[in-house]
Amino acid sequence: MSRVSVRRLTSAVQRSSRTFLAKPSVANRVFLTRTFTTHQSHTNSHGRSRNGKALAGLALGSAIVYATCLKDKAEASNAVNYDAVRKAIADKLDNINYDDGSYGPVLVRLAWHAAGTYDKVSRTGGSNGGTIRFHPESSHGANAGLKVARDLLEPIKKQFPGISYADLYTLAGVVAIEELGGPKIPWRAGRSDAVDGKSCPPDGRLPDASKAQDHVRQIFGRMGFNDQEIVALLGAHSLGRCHADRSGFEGPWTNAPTTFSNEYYRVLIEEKWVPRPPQKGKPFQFEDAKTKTLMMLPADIAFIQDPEFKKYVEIYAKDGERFRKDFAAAFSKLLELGCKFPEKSWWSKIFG
Ligand code: HIF
Repeated sequence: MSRVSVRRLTSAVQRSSRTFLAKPSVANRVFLTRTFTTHQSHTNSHGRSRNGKALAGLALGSAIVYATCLKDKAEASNAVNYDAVRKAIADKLDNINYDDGSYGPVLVRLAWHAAGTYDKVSRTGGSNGGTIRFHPESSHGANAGLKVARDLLEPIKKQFPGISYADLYTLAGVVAIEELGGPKIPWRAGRSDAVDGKSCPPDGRLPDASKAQDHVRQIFGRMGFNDQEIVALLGAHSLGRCHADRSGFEGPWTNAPTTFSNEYYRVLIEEKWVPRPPQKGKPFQFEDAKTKTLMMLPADIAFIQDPEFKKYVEIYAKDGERFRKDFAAAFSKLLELGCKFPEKSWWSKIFG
């Protein structure tokens, strides 16, 4: 290449570098300073030609890297403001006229029911797709009452149309847990929405509350959870209550159903649980012998009948911090079952 054409190419690259590098990152600034310094220190004709090519290549490479970072950043800034979505969800939670004063528990149930249909063998179900909003999944018996939660979130979907329903439903559960005093749950965006109910999972993937440990193990095993994780998840029943017009069961598990804590394990172990006297048309459940104001599902009682499960119930009843940590990991895993998240490009990881 002639000296003239090298000079032309070099100045073209410098021009293009100026365009891309209007705000060079620290890494790029160091890189470019070094490149230009090296170039200026060699003045003989052969060296100039070699250095000109090197300069051209390096500057062009730098410009490409920087342009890609800018593109990533532009995409990120066009995307949804998830902090604002979190705030919008948090603002919706309190309502003294609803249940125990918070929509938080029903949002947690929505998030878990959206995700808990996952089957690790067929890799179907799970929160991706947001299919819980479509018939037939929305009408599955286990999902009775969740319209309340979906309707509550609809104005937020309108306010932030860029968020998928699948992300919104799972994020709502996370925000509810955090707002009700629970741990920070690792959560990331990236779920996409199905356009209709064709990919709804079949009915029967969520647990049947009238059944015992074998059933619970089989249901959560199908999702990929071990005993410890299943028991860690179970602490979410410190929140909320059962409704006669939804599941048929009635009452809260704890005396503080809007506070996330390890109280569920404590009462499960410390209280005496007796069968509630049969009531016409109502499913069998347990009540606490002392006050008869708290309830346990047959599936909850299975956790103190099974020695392996009980071992972890005792650990979490004593160690609230361990419960918070293990719960956060297990709930995050639940919400990500079957989801694929876009990887950040390697240059964005390096150059930010
Ligand atoms: Fe629940 N769960 N859940 N659950 N659940 C109910 C309510 C909530 C089971 C059954 C029921 C989990 C596991 C299981 C919440 C969160 C989680 C109800 C009452 C039933 C019947 C619904 C109603 O009538 O309104 C069974 C059998 C489970 C396996 C053992 C998870 C671990 C605990 C995965 C979980 O996170 C929450 C929160 C509620 C309260 C909803 C409300 O509206 O207050």
